[in-house]
Amino acid sequence: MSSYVNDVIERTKEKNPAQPEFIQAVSEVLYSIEPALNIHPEYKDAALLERIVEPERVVMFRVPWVDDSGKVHVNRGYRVQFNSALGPYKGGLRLHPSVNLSIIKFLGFEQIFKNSLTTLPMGGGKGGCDFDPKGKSDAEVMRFCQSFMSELFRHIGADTDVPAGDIGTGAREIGYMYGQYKKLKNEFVGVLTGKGISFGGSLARTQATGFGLIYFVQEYLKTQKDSFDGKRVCISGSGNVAIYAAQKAQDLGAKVVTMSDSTGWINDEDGIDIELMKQIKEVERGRVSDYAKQRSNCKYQDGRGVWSVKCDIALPCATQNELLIDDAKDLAKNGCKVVAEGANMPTTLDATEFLQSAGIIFIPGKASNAGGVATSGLEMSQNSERLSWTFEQVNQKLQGIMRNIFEAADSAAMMAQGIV
Ligand code: NDP
Ligand code: 2IT
Repeated sequence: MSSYVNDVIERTKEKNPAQPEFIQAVSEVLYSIEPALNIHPEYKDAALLERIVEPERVVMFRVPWVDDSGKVHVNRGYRVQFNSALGPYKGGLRLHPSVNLSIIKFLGFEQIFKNSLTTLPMGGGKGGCDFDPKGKSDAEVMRFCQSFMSELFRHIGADTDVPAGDIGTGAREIGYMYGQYKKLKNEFVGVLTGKGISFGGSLARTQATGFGLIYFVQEYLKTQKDSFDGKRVCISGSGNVAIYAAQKAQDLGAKVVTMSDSTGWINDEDGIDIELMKQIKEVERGRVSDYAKQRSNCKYQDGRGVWSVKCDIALPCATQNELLIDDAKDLAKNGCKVVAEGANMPTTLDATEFLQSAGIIFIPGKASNAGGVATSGLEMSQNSERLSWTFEQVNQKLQGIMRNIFEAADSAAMMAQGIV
């Protein structure tokens, strides 16, 4: 390891002592770009790494809201405006009780590189709140979102910072937030993406991250003269990314045999019934255990266990650090050939190293899940020109972007291994 990379990582640890996820994300990136640093000594002279690990701006704020019984709650909101070198800050808003500064900074840091891979003019940012939308009424979620935006609105803008969805933030939350932004600013502009189709949203944004993940893996399989047809696929999570990855994989002939949520996981040997899963997760806001009850050949278990099921392709699509070293060993033992990240940093560093040393193709989320933010970039373009493109137009552009990212990643990986 070069002393420059080592020094920057050590100083980042000293300055951010209680931020393990952020340190993990920084370490992963800095170790992997060493070959480029070795041939560009001028990067060190310009203190490029020191600059890139320090966010341009961090905003932390109080979010008070009133529940249906009249009780007042106070949550903590965040927006990390990490890097605007390429365009307005761009990245999602996570609503989950685990949210803290370390998690938002790791996500914002990764977003810089992911957004640059799309080649669209977007900087990197991320935000969120330790609010848990699960189990809340629509009215409670609305009051929370309005309070959250009552502070966030002064920090964002269509040419400044454009938030979107992430864990816990879907079309409902974006709708409440956009309504509040519009009321406060009196401007109908593309300041959030993932909006409803009737007020400026883009067709195919809902599907984009999951579809994009499958398009990326499909490009890899093509280089092996292979396809999804007949493959067994294990997916974790059952949210936006997981559902549309499962749908596209099965459309291409694969069988998706697992999904999960934070309570438990299912093994459906008949392949996931996508329409039933959508009904339970998107409409009823239910659990994967509810799905299992309605399927004759489906087993449900509490806890985690998706990676113990035999598969050709594994797609972690839930959250960070959900694929651990023992899971990587199980996947290798069961003959898995490809692990592609739908979530952000779902694979721990030691599990990643194990997969790579076992000859399993490992595709990092910064490349493979970039379809979501890429389509957000396409939503921004449509908002700016005040036009809406068809589903097929957006989907084709998404496919083209994922193909280009695959080619860029493939040639960089070959170069790093000295193959070309
Ligand atoms: P959703 O909120 O729609 O779904 C999240 C899924 O992951 C749910 O099944 C949830 O289960 C599960 N999950 C969340 N947190 C945990 C946890 N701590 N432990 C176990 N399971 C958990 O989110 P998305 O599908 O949008 O996001 C999934 C991942 O993909 C995240 O890492 C996100 O950052 C990333 N991503 C999302 C993009 C997007 O466009 N939405 C784009 C690129 C990446 P439960 O319902 O029980 O909480
Ligand atoms: O992690 C991500 O790339 C997202 N949550 C999507 C961000 C976006 O701006 O669409």
